Amino acid sequence: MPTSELAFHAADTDGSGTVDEAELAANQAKRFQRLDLDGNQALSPGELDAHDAARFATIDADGDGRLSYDEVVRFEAKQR
Ligand SMILES: [Ca+2]
Ligand SMILES: [Ca+2]
Repeated sequence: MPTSELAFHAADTDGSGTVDEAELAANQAKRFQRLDLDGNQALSPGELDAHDAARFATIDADGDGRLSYDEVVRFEAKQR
């Protein structure tokens, strides 16, 4: 299943086969809350950095603090 379809299914919370505005809004709110680490309803540069760092760590398979070409390619293959 392509990533876009997976995202659609994740957003289609009532399983109606369509994503209505309420579902989209709920999905966006969830994403925002995940980024908003201190829960103050605002994103600071640090919170965005933490998100980037977590993403970086996900891609950095061997944990050496650098992304090799292989790690990026492997990560992108997993996204599909
Ligand atoms: Ca915050
Ligand atoms: Ca690495």
